[in-house]
Amino acid sequence: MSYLSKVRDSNPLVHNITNIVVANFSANGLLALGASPFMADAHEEVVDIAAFSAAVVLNIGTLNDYAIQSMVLAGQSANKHGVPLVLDPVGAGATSYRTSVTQKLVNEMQITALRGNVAEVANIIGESWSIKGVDAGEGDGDVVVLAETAARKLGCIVIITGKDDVITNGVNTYITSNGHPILTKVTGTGCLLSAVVGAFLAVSEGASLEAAVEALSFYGVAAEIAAELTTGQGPGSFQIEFLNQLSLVTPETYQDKSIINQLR
Ligand code: ATP
Ligand code: TZP
Ligand code: MG
Ligand code: MG
Repeated sequence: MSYLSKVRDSNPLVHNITNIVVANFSANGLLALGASPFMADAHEEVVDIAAFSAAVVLNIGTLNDYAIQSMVLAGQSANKHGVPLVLDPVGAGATSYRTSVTQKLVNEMQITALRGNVAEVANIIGESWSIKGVDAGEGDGDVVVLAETAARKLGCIVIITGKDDVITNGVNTYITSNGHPILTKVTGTGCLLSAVVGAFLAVSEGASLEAAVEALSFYGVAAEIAAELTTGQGPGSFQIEFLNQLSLVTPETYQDKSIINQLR
């Protein structure tokens, strides 16, 4: 059975501590996919919620010290209870606060999967790559080498997204090539993707690399179909149709359209 079917069958509870920009879009995207979103950051409850969730997703998009403490509490609880833990380091490298907070998070908990753009991942491991706010800028490094280096340093799955996506655990590496440029015109498509990765990891034995790969290519296929159905309209129509397609794309359509290459 595909991981997509498993998500839809088991409706995993995904605990999100996320930013104010994307909370609604992320919750709706998880619901459309077939997962069950729970957005909560109060210190009084995050330890309990992380413990009974199927995945925990941390996102530093609009960070402040209260939210960071929520993330430490939830992340450590997820680790204690064997719950897959995803980190989206939005804007790491854009300010020293974001870079140091991300480094604190990766030091104080074991992340299962780190999902970011190339600049964010580069800056976390001390390599330079330009970043403009929350968006990746230009750089001249090898993205595959960068992802593999980060995966080995952090001991987790690393996912670097862009036109193509690199998914690696430092030993095995895949490239997925689905998606559409209009994804870059809707805020939160990276953040929702990180939450979707959480839902796929939740339904795989041992939070497998293959589940992360399927999450990436499925997400891209849904975007391709949504873009085609809203050709000539704009990001607003695309965003709505994308939510539709997260719920409508069948495992068969996904299999037909997915473009996945295993490098090693
Ligand atoms: P950034 O802030 O740099 O845009 P992000 O966190 O929004 O980063 P993206 O890298 O934009 O994350 O990835 C979000 C989704 O958009 C992924 O599914 C990715 O494959 C897709 N994507 C990004 N750029 C393109 C592109 N040029 N063509 C096709 N798909 C893309
Ligand atoms: N500002 C702070 S968080 C955020 C913005 C615009 C959302 C970023 O979302 P994504 O998924 O990285 O585009
Ligand atoms: Mg983007
Ligand atoms: Mg992002």
